[in-house]
Amino acid sequence: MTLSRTSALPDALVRLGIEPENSGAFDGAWTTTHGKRYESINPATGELLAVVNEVSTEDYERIAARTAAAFVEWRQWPAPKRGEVVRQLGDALRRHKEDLGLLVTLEVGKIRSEGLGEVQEMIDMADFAVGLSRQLYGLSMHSERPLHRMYEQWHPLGPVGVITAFNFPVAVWAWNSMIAAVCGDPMLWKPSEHATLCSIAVTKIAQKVLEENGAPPIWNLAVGDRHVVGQPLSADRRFPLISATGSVAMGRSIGKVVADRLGRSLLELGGNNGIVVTAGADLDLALRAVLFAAVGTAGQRCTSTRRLFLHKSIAAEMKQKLIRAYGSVRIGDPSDPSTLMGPLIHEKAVADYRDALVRAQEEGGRILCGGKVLDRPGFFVEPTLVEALPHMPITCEETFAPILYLFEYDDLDEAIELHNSVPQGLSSAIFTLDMRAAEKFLSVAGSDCGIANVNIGTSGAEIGGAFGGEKETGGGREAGSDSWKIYMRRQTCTINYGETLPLAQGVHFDV
Ligand code: UN1
Repeated sequence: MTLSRTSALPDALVRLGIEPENSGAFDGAWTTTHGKRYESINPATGELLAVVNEVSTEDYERIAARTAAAFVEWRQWPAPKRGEVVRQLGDALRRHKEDLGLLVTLEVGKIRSEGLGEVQEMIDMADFAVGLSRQLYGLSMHSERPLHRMYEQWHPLGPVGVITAFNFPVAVWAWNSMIAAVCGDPMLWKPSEHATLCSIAVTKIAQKVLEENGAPPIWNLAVGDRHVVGQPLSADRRFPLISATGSVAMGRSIGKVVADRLGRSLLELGGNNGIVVTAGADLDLALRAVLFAAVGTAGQRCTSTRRLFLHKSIAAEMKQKLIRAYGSVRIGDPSDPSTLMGPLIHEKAVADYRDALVRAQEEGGRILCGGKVLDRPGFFVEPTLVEALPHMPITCEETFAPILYLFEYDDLDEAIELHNSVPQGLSSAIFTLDMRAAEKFLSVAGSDCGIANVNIGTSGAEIGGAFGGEKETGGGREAGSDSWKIYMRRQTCTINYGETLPLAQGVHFDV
C-alpha cells in the first residue's frame, strides 16, 4: 500500500497537541529521542496521520530513572490528595472526550461510538479511582498475645511498567494509571506501536493536570518496540510490577523475564470467548448480543465472541437470523456514525484473517457467510460465520478478526465441556431463560473463565468488576473490585504495648 500524507492534521488532533512530527518520550517534559521514526497510519484509508520519533535504549534509561525518582516524592502524597489529581484528570478527559474519541477512530479504526466509549471507560476509571483513594483499607486482626495489636496496611509498591495493545489504546492505560496513581505508584507506559498518537495525546492531557498540581512526573511515556522498551522494562528491577496486555506469546516471554527477577506481573492476554445459547433462550436478545460481541470492534477485542454453541433445537433458526444480520452489517468509514464495522488494524491482521479461514476449511469447517477481503483502501474484511466441528485446531486459537465459529450441541454438559476445552479463559456467556442452566453455567462445574455472563455478550465489561481471565489469558485482574491490591505492598504489623515478650504458638525461649 502506498502512503500519502493527509493534507493537514484534523482539527481534533491539533487540539490534542498532535503535530506532524512528535516526540514519543515524556518524563516530565517532552524530550528529543534517538530512536527510529514511526509512521502512524489510518487503517481505514492507509493514509499517514503523523510521524512519531521512538526512543532509543539510552532514552529508555533516562525515562525509567525519572519514573523511579518520581516514586520517592509521589508516595509521600496522601492518597486522597493523589485522588484529587486523578479527579482532575477525569475532568480533563471529559473536556477532551470528543477529540480523543475521534483520534481513537482515526488511528485504530474503531467506529465513532466505540472510540467515544473508550474515553468514557477512562472517565469511569477516574471516578472509581477517586473513591478508592479514600478506601485503600487494611484489616485489623485480634492478636493471640495479650497487650498486642495486629493490623495490616498497604503501602505504595513502586514504579509500574505498563504495556498496552492497539485495540484499547487509551482505556487500558486508564485501568492501570488511575489505580496506580492513587496507590502511590508512578508509571512508565509502552504503548502499542500502532497507537502511538493516542498515547501522546493522553500523556499531554495528563501532563497538564500534573503541572497544574505541582505533581512529579508519574505518567511517563516511552514509545518504542520490544527491543528498546519492552524487554529492558520487563527486566528492570526498579519496576516491581509489569502490567501487560497483548498476545499469549508476548505475555509468556514477559512473564518469564519478570518471574526470573521475582517481580510481579499482571497479564491480560488472549481470549477465545464463547456464548452458549440454550433451547428456549430469547433468540432476538442473543442475536443482538452476538452481533455486538463478534462483529463489534471488527472482532479485535480480547473479549470478542469467537465461538457460539447452539442447542440443536434452535440452531437452524439462529443461524438464519445470524446470516441475515451479518449480511446487513454496514462496513466502512469508522468515523461515519452509520458504520457498524471499521477496518482491521493492519495488513498482517488481514493476512491472519485469510489464513484462519483457509485453515478452518481445511479442518472441516464451512463458511456460511462473509469470508472476503474488501477491495478498497484500508484493511477491510467481511464479518464471517463458519460452521465448525468440535475441537478443530483453528477454533482453539485466537484470531484477532471478525470470525465466529458455530457449534451445535445436545446437552448443556457437553456444551460446557466444549466451551472450556480451549487454552484461553477470559470471557464467557450463556443465553437462557432456564435458571437451572444459568446457575450451572456459573457454578464450579460451569464456565472456567474470569468473566461469566447471563443474557449479556462476552465483551463490553463495566469497569467496576475485576477484569481478566484464567489459563493462558494470564490470571491478571485489572480495573475494578480489589484489583488495586497488586499495585501496593501489604505490610502486616504487630505491636506489643505490654512489658513482657510472650511468643506466638506458645513457644518458650527463656534464658
Ligand atoms: C481488551 O480487549 O483488551 O470488556 C479489553 C470489554 C472492554 C475491555 C476490553 N471493556 O470488551
